[in-house]
Amino acid sequence: MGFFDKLKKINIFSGFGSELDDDFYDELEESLILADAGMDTALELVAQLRRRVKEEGIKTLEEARACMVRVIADAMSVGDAALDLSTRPSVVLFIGVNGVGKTTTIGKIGHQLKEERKKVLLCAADTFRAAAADQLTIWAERAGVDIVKQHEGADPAAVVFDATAAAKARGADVVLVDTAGRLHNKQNLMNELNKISRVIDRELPGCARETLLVLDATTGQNGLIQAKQFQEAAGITGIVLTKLDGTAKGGIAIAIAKELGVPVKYAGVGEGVDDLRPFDAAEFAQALI
Ligand SMILES: Nc1nc2c(ncn2[C@@H]2O[C@H](COP(=O)(O)OP(=O)(O)O)[C@@H](O)[C@H]2O)c(=O)[nH]1
Ligand SMILES: [Mg+2]
Repeated sequence: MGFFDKLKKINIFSGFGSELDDDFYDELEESLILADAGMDTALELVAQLRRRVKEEGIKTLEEARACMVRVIADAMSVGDAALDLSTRPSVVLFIGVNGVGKTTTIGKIGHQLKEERKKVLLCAADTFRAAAADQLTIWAERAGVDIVKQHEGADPAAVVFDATAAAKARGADVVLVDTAGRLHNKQNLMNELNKISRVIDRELPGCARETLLVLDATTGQNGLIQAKQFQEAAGITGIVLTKLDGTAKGGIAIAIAKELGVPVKYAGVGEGVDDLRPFDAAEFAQALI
């Protein structure tokens, strides 16, 4: 079983007797739009396929399929897909609206980094609800990693301050920061994230930092709109795309990478601890097409 086996596929390349004619390209375009790649992205991908098919003298459907996989993978190569964890500690901030899978993703990544023998510290900076810290605590126990938390309603930046102090004292390799999604408006979000950012700058100057936006793939084009808003407010360094299991909207991954110019760094295909992986664009494209 491949990691993306739960992804719904675009079937157009498996038709018998199909030719690489205008009908074929129209149908491909339509399939990409249906898969939520977005109109602009779909048009551009198909235009590129047409060009490459001509340039490379491609005749068969199977060759065209392989070419389309390369076209998609290239379109998604917009930066380093690996996390920058080059300093000790490094800090990874997880942002995104409620319910997209931030806390779950932190649990999964925490577990995986721990397996790589890294010393991981979780920071419960989602202080809106007590349940948020409780949920992260369960993941910390499951993964066997430390957690820093405060009471419900505490200042998120204060929790981050505690986490930086604990990271220094305990020699942590990575701090994974959970944040609240319910930051009613852009100004509020920006203020909150700026405050957290200043604490990290001051307490861990020069540390490697990532701000990962977590997006629910099933929300399709809405996810893209969210992503643009967060991009303006927060300056994200990567995307985590969750809930790719069983969605017919996998094409959204291409639109996000292409339109935001930010790489998808992780993909989630389920609720289990192993249902998250560093994103591989070629493997994804291969599974989609
Ligand atoms: N099917 C599926 N469910 C997921 C995935 N990631 C997270 N979830 C579920 O989405 C729900 C919300 O997740 P949570 O981490 O609490 O979201 P948060 O509000 O952003 O912290 C939970 O029920 C998770 O189990 C995924 O990749 N696939
Ligand atoms: Mg949460």
